[in-house]
Amino acid sequence: MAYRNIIIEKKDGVGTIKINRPKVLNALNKDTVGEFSKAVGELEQDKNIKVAILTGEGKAFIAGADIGEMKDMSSLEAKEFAEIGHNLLMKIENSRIPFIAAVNGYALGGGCEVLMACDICIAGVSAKIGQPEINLGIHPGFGGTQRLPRLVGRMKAKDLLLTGRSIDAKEAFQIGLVNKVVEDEKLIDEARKLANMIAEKSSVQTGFIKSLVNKGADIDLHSACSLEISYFSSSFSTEDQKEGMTAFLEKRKPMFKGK
Ligand code: DAK
Repeated sequence: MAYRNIIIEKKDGVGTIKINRPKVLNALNKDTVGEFSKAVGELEQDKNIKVAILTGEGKAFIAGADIGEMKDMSSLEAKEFAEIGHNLLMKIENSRIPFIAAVNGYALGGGCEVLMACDICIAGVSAKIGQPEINLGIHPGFGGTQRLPRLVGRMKAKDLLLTGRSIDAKEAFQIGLVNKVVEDEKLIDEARKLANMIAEKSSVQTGFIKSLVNKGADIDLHSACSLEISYFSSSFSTEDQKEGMTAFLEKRKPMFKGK
């Protein structure tokens, strides 16, 4: 399908979604959230796609939800907007595809919330990350009050949520909000290198691992370990398990088919 506010590319098993509203620093209005969600669905349906990169056009990743559009929302409209945002982020989290956030510049408010729904995050050194909603007289509406404490701990999350201050990429790395900080001009290459590395793995297993880590984080350890046992046993009915172990014994590189 054609997109107005999104650019989607597919190459060598890697899908890239780029938010493309640079004049407003890629702020997410309703239309863009809708297109973003369709783009995630398009990659999910394409069996050639093994991994995805999310990034933004210009000097921002996403500078938040579109304040101009939100300003006059009624409570009902705000509820609908929050729901489409939450659905989008759940779709990313529940996708079989690992998502890599390549954070170029501002990832504020809804942008930080998108980052946190991804599986791995690489940031350019000049990235600025935060949840400044408190300065607008609101609080995060796309899961920020929930995902941030789960990722960095409650005290650090409350510092960011209550002050609205933005942190730089290095501090984000120190608190565990990003995996790696790279020179700005190397960001996309680094994200692509990582994506290519993951694209070579068994896509059955990348989906299983993502699902186990995400589901396991929300349930008790005993139930989570039972879930791992169940996925582990299923793995032994896949061609990829046979291929991986045979290739090891034959001292060659495995060729996984995602089956
Ligand atoms: N929304 C709309 N326009 C934005 C924007 C945003 N979030 N961020 C930037 N822009 C626009 C600016 O208005 C400006 O437009 P023009 O004046 O050129 O027309 C253009 O982008 C360039 O921005 P600046 O001129 O401000 O650029 P600077 O480099 O000077 O500053 C900045 C960059 C990122 C520091 C600054 O633009 C800024 O502070 N932006 C706002 C950041 C922010 O507060 N983000 C959080 C947004 S609130 C909910 C659902 C969702 C949410 C909450 C509740 N429910 C439904 C309950 C989520 C909320 C948010 O994300």
